[in-house]
Amino acid sequence: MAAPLLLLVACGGTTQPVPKTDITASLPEAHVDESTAGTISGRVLFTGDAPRMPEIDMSSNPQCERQHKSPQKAETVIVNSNKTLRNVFVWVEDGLPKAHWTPPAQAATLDQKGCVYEPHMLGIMEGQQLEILNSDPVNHNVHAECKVNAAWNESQPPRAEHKYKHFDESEVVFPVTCSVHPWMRSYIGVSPHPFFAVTGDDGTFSLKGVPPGTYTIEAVHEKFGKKEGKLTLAPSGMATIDFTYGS
Ligand SMILES: [Cu+2]
Repeated sequence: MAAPLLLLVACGGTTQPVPKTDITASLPEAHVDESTAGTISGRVLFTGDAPRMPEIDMSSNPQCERQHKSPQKAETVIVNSNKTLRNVFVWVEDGLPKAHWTPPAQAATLDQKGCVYEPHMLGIMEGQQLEILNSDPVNHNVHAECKVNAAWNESQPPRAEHKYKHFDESEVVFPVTCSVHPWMRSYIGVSPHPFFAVTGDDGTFSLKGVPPGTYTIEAVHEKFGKKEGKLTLAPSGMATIDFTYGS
């Protein structure tokens, strides 16, 4: 499908860069030998005292506020009870052979519920569909503040049809905000391959089906930034790596 486009660019002699989607489409399709694939796992730890998160003032919009029994707190830093950090995007940043990975047919979803984005940190593959819902009785305005991908800012009324978007370039991570409710904020990490995860309430991550190799693993937190480490995954192996953030 991309070949005619590439030909056009070549024949036209233009200096415009070839779109990334065409470059990746020309790469060999990724193939993982399941008999030698392994698992990379670990934890994202947090040392020191967890910073107190401010309560969100939703009084400017009672339809948002009345959906919560108690005031919501900002989700910028969530330290779990086992001293691990939630909402950290972890992925294979480098080391995989150059290949095109087909995104899953199933869409990733981003919901707006109680005037809060859910999830707060979302991992998605290049080209994978992102389904955006508005479960609220109020108008939202979804603003994807990408820098590598094209940014967009679109309103989404209550009970509107779901939005479908996709991102064609790897970008780890960018914020998604709402132009109506300044407290609303989530983050999206776009990966060119399926080896990424987001830490949850136990602070662990697990990347399964990874081909053997030597990799740079990167952790990204919205406030505390990036950390990376190297490891080697033996054939059918299990490799672990922990990351430690602190206040
Ligand atoms: Cu909103």
